[in-house]
Amino acid sequence: MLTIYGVLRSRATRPLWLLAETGTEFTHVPVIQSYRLADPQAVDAPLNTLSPEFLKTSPQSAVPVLQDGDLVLTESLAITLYLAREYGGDLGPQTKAELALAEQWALFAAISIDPPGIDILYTYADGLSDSPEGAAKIAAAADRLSRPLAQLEAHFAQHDHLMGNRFTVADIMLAECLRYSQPHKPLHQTYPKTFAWLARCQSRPAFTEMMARRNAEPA
Ligand SMILES: N[C@@H](CCC(=O)N[C@@H](CS)C(=O)NCC(=O)O)C(=O)O
Repeated sequence: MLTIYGVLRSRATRPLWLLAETGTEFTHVPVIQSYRLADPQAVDAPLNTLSPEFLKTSPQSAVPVLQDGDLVLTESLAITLYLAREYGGDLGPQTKAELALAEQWALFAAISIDPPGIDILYTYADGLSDSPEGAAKIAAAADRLSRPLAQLEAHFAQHDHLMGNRFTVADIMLAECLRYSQPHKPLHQTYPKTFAWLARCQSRPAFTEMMARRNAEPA
């Protein structure tokens, strides 16, 4: 039995988007981040990342987590890659070279795109983007993104997708990391092909359906 732990308002969107693309059956356990609760230890607190029951499955104390038979995996992009290989059909890597490329794009997304994107996302979400500190934080994040986004812009001048001339797990992983930078509109002007690719990924029915369920969760 395949189970994904983690609310949609988390990095669980990455594997959940992939599963929505494939139509794979699975159980979803909406474990919430403990920091979002007033008292995660309260007896009536929902299952959260500090719940003893959840920690038995995932000592990392974070979501998402995948359980597939005896296999337990943490790290959203490792989970997404695993699902693509096991259940993803054409979304998954079809050759050794594609597997290597998918791993490359996963690491690129996790290391070069996700962390500055998180700085941008939270600064906008906290309403601080116009404050001097917030603007400086966003400028620093945009600066860290400049090389990887220039690399992507050159790639998307030649290709419609990240690998294999088709939509794959690599697009899902990168798109979900780049989504965090989306509130910063100047990036769209500087890297139009990259943000056009992101918009194409986000127009897929599986994404819009997954985001609708995410947005229906309490903020
Ligand atoms: N690198 C990890 C990050 C996991 C992570 O930090 N998850 C957050 C939600 S997106 C979390 O569960 N935080 C738990 C908490 O703060 O209580 C991944 O990609 O899965």
